Amino acid sequence: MLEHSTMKKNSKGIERREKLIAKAKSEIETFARSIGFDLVGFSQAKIDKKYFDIYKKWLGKGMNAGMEYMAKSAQRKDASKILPNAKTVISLGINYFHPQENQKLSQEEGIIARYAYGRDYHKIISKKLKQLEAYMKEKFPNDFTKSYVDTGPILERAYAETSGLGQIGKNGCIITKTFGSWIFLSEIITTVELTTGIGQESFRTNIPQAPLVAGRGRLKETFLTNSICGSCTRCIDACPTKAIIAPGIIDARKCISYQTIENKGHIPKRVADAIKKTKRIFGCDICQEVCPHNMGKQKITTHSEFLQRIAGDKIPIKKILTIKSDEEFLHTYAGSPLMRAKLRKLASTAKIIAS
Ligand code: B12
Ligand code: SF4
Ligand code: SF4
Repeated sequence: MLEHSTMKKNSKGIERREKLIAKAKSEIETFARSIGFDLVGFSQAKIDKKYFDIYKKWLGKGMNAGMEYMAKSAQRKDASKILPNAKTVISLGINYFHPQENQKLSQEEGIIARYAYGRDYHKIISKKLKQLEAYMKEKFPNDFTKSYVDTGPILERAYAETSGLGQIGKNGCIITKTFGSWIFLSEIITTVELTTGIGQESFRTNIPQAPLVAGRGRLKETFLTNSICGSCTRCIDACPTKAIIAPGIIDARKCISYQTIENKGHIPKRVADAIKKTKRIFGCDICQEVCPHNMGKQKITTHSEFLQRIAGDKIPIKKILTIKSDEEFLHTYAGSPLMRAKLRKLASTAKIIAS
């Protein structure tokens, strides 16, 4: 009898705790949406070992290319290594899609990846993260938060998938039900307990499901199980440099995105040839453009900052090659993600396309 009443008390306690968590989550989500986040999800601070193992393998094979900062590994396993006593990671997604007008591309132009059309997302999203952190400080004055967008030592896609924002496709991208893969990710790590360990958004697919066989027998490993991709291999086949070396795994050394944005040195001939052919002067969207999950999901972003044209969809090669100084470059592209590559890099890629 006594045991029964203790159990009843315990289960009431659990129920009450779950209700409190659900209420807090719902309030945070409502606030996050009110300041412009399109997707919100919650996961535990410690990531499932499978993601960390994949990352370690990727790192071990040198697929981080020259991105030395990617070797900072301990924190990527567990967000409490970044923020002591962290319990939860709140993953946030923002749609950045706009239709691109590449069809009319002339010989003398280079294509800019969609994410770099307007203002740099790091600045815009950081501001929103600060607002959300301030809101959380008000609600939970004794707790702490730490936020990141892109640059932190955290596996953003792994947390996004765990929290239910979407699923990782064979192109490595988080694909969401509402916006396809055209989203930026960011997160808030917090000491507030906000999970019961369950993701939120379920994802149904119309892509034919079949046992996973990666493109044309080239790939021996099939990492993705229960994939939203089914038997599709469009991204793997379309990648002009074969940088998707296994489902979900990108070798940065072969990736046009890495070579045109991050690599400050020489571009290997094979990748340079592909850059010339595809005219990708800054970043690359090919493995997303061919994805059936992105077709018909292309809701134009409601965030006007991403639509304020700075770099635009394409850039005349001549324009880049005639910029004389870093000052002139800054004057033309201030606030744009192009600033990351710097004039020297853009000019050398422009020369590859013009050659
Ligand atoms: C380094 C980096 C790059 C490098 C390397 C890319 C790579 N795939 O690793 C380069 C410069 C090439 C790059 C390119 C791009 N990037 Co980038 N990049 C990053 C960064 C900083 C780290 C990624 C990382 O940790 N790589 C290591 C690998 C091992 O991890 P991962 O790619 O996240 O892969 C994980 C999952 O895919 C998963 N996984 C893979 N296979 C399987 C299989 C199974 C079974 C399971 C369970 C899991 C699993 O495990 C991996 C480890 O957790 C993140 C921001 C961040 N801090 O996370 C942005 C980020 C991934 N990039 C982003 C974007 C937008 C791009 C580009 C589209 C930009 C462009 N247009 O040029 C391209 C896309 C290229 C591609 N197809 O991935 C977005 C992705 C948004 C999304 N919807 O997914 C991020 C999240 C930035 C952001 N804050 O929005 N990027
Ligand atoms: S971004 Fe371009 S080069 Fe990189 S994996 Fe995708 S299609 Fe290949
Ligand atoms: S193109 Fe096909 S295989 Fe690639 S991510 Fe999309 S659905 Fe998956």
